[in-house]
Amino acid sequence: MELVKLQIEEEIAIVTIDRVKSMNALNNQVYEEIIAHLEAIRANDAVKVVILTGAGEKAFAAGADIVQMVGQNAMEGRHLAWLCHRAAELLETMRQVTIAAVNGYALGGGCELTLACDIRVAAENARFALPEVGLGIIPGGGGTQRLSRIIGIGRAKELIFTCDQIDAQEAYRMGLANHVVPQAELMDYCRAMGKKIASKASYAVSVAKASINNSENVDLPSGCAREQDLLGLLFATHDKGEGMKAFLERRKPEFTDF
Ligand code: DAK
Repeated sequence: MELVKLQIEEEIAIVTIDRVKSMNALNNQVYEEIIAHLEAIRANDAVKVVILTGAGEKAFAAGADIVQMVGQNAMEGRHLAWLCHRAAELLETMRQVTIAAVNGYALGGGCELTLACDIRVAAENARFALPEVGLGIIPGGGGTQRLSRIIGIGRAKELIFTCDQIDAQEAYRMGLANHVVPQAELMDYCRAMGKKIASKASYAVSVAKASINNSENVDLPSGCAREQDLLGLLFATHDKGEGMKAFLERRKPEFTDF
């Protein structure tokens, strides 16, 4: 049975974790299907934005599947680690912009998937937590790395050490959620944001994403040097000429993605 659905709506792909009875808990099959869908989307230049969400109204994903993990040995744990990291790496580095539409609990591995997305939009009932140390493990799907980069090291340590759940408003105050919206409006809100992003020069958007990601890994002079090279590259594109000409001619640009 398929546990992750893919729906393509013109330039927006919607990836939905659909395992409602288990609060969309992430077992190997779920991770494998997320990876397969993201790899297909990555190869599809017509798609500009990916929205990742969970089916139902209670959970985005309540973490890795504890029923599966309880009996796993070290090698199986290592395979799970590879799956989580591959899914996160794709969300973070694919040329398309990734938006997490957080429609309820985003716990453990579910929270880690949202951290790998470029943007997080929370429904009013969303709850975020990394409860792993309460289970004798650590947030090993990137949680100890990405959370502190988003909300700062002090707050990340507190959340990880206490396992506290935070609600959507607190996530917004911390900068973890970009926006909080009523649950009934969540997908339309994300679609509208996706359409706005898709209306820009998509190659420039993907280069901006890569340049911002690079800033996390290098010192400021190195990041600025790379940024200059990338900007120079964009001056060779059709869309740079078209975007600027359209502005001067007071018309909408017709981008060709290069
Ligand atoms: N795994 C498996 N089943 C789960 C689940 C989970 N994470 N979360 C919920 N379920 C199941 C429940 O067992 C229940 O199943 P039935 O009893 O109906 O068969 C069903 O979903 C409904 O859940 P509840 O009855 O508990 O519903 P409530 O509304 O009362 O509570 C809840 C919802 C989300 C607050 C609660 O279910 C909950 O606390 N769930 C567990 C949350 C959790 O601790 N998640 C973190 C898991 S640790 C790794 C990388 C990453 C990870 C691990 C390794 N490597 C690199 C190796 C990640 C670890 C985690 O995510």
